[in-house]
Amino acid sequence: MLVDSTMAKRELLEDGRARLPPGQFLTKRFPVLTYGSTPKVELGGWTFNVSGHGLKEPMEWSMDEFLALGEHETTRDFHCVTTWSRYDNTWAGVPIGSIWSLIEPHLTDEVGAVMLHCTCGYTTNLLIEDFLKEDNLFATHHDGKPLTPDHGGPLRFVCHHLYAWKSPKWVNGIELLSNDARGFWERNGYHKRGDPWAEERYAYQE
Ligand SMILES: Nc1nc2c(c(=O)[nH]1)N[C@H]1C(S)=C(S)[C@@H](COP(=O)(O)O)O[C@H]1N2
Ligand SMILES: [Mo]
Repeated sequence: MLVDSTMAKRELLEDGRARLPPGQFLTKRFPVLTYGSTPKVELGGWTFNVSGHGLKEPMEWSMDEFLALGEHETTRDFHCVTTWSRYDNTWAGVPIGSIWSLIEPHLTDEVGAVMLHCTCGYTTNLLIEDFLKEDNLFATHHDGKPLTPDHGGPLRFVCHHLYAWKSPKWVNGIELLSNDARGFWERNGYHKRGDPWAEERYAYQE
């Protein structure tokens, strides 16, 4: 169902930007956008892994261990580069701050960016300041229900202030990087950063 985008365009964020980013339309639906098919995530041997630049030793958690690291709930808007936006998504899961506070003490060098990895092979890169934005989380629930497999269940990272391809489904790892690199869509024509308000859609705009 489409909703009236004329009204939506007049709504402003606290900092004065339009709530609906340029070139976006509003929908109440929750479309599924996946490159390839939905993987079946088996929790038996599942681990969440942190490795890469500046980390003395790789870190690893089982799902139970990971979910025990913290709790956070937030209601935020979601913007896909294919131009649909969905307002007021309530995400719940483990906040980025809880994870980072366990990683940071083990770092021997500065981390400039991360590459997030998924069971299906999908990857996406984030600058460290975008990755650590308050309110980012590893979500297990959406609008009060466990995330369905199509939407990234059992675990997906959610980064609200960038286009939705920066919110990887079936996430299972963080690779720490000294400098920014390119993930799957970023190597296939999409923008390295993807700020919806700056309409950073394509790589040629960089
Ligand atoms: N693992 C994985 N994560 C992914 C994708 C994907 O293909 N694989 N697609 C991205 C894109 S392009 C979008 S718009 C959102 C869509 O999330 P949804 O299917 O839950 O609406 O997931 C992002 N995360
Ligand atoms: Mo997307």
